[in-house]
Amino acid sequence: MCAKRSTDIETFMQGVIDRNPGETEFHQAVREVSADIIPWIQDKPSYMEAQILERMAEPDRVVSFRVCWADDDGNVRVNRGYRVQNNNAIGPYKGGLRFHPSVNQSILKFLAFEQTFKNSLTGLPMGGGKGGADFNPKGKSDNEVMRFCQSFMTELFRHVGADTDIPAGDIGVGAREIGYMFGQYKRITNQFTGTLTGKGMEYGGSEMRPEATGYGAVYFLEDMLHSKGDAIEGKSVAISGSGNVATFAAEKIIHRGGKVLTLSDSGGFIHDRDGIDAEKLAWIKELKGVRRGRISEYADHFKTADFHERTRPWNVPCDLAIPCATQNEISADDAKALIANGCMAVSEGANMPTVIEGIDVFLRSRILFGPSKAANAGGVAMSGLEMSQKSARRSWAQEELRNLLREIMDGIHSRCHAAGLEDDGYCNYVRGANIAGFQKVANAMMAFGVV
Ligand code: NDP
Ligand code: 2IT
Repeated sequence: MCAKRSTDIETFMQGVIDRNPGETEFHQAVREVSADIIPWIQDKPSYMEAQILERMAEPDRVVSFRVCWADDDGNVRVNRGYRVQNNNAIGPYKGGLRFHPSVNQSILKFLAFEQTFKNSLTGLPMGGGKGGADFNPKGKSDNEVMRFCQSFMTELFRHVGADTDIPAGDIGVGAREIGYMFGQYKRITNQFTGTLTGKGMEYGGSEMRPEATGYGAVYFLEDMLHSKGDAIEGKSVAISGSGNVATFAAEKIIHRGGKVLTLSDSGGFIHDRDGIDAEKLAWIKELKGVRRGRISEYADHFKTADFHERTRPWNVPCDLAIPCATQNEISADDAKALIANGCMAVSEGANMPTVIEGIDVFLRSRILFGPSKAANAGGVAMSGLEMSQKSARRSWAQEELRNLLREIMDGIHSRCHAAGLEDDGYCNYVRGANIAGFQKVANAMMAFGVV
C-alpha cells in the first residue's frame, strides 16, 4: 500500500492497478470516482493525510470459496463463490449477489466499491458489499438451482448476518434464488433473521422491493427533467435488459405517459414502433419471469416489433435512455449515436453501464446524465426499509413504501444536484454523486482512526 500520498489521479490509479492486476472493471470504477474525489480533496488535508480514498479502494475483505453441487444427471459441478465486503464504516455490509458466468473478482470488487457510495447516498445506515458466483442459472432446472443455492449458502452463511452483512439479489438472483438461500440459512443457523433482503412477502419480504430499482431509476430521471422544467410524458424511451430492473423501469415510464420503444437480453433487442404498452409488458414479464424465455419471442408474437440479433438498442432514436442490463453496455460510439439522435437524458438502472469515454460524451454534450450509484439506488434503499421492517417486526403498506421510495430518490437527487451544480447551471450528477457519497463514509472513517 502506498506510504506516499497520491495527489494526482494517474499516480493514484497506478497504485490501484499495481495492487489489483488485470481487474479492469475494478480499475474503471475506481478511476471514475477518483477523477472527481482527488481534485476535490486537494484542499482537505485531513482526508489526504488519512488516505481515505486509498482505504476505500481496498476492500475490507474478499472471500472466495468452492461451490460443489450435483446436476440432474448426477454429474458433479464446481463453481466459485465470492463475497466482497468493501466498507462497513456507516453500517453493515449490504449489497446483492450475482449469478452469471462472467462473474469474477474484478466485477464483484467494482460492484462492492460502487455499492459503498450508493448506499451512503441513500441516507440509510448501510455499508457496501457484493457477492455471487460464476454459476449460470440459464437452462438449469429448479432443482439444480436449489442445490446450487443450498451449497452456496452452506459456505456463505459464516460470513453474513443481520448485523454483519446482508446480501440480496442482482443479475440471475431473484425471488426463487433468495428463497432457496434463505431456506438454507435458516436451516443451518436455526435463526429467522433479516440476513437476506428481497425475500418473499410470506416470509419477511417488503412490498415494493421488486419494483424499487426500476421505479427509482425513473423517479431519478423525472427529478432531473423537472429540474429543467420538463417531464416524461410524451417522450420516447429506449431501455435495455428485460429482467427485474428493466421491466419495472418500463412499467413506471408507461405510468408516466412515456413510450417504451425497446427492451433487450443477451441475444439482442426488440424495437416496437408502436411502443410497449402495459398489456405487452405483462406478456414480457410472463415470458421472462415465468417461462424464462428469450426476448426474440416478442417479435414473433407482436408484429409491430423487429428483433435485432446481438446488437444493443442505442441506435434507435429516442428522447430518453435507461440502460438496465449490465456493465459497459454503452460504448463511446453508442453514446454519440444517442446524442446524434436527440437523446436528452440518461438514467442508469444497471451498474456502470456506460464506459468512461461514453460518460465523457454525455457530460460534454451537457445532457442530463444520472449515474448508476445515484439512479439505481432505489433497490438497495427498499432493502434498507425491509431491514427496518424486520427489526420492528411489522410491515408497512405498499402506498407508504412507495412514498418513502419517492422521498429517498428525491433526497438522492437533491444531494447530487447540490454537489454537482456548476457555475453555468449545468449539473454534473457524476461528480455530485461521487462527492456526496464519499463525504459521509469518509467522515465516519475519520472518526474511527486508523483501522
Ligand atoms: P436480471 O437477472 O433480472 O436481468 C438481467 C437482464 O440483463 C436480462 O435481460 C439479461 O439478459 C440482461 N443481461 C445480463 N447480462 C448481460 C450481458 N452480459 N449482456 C447482455 N445482456 C445481459 O437482473 P437485474 O434486472 O436485477 O439487474 C440488471 C442490472 O441492474 C445489473 O447491472 C444489476 O447490477 C443492476 N441493479 C440491480 C438491482 C436489483 O435490485 N435487482 C439494484 C441495482 C442495480 P439474459 O436473460 O439474456 O441474460
Ligand atoms: O446493485 C444493487 O444495488 C443491488 N443489486 C441491490 C442490493 C440490495 O442489497 O438490495
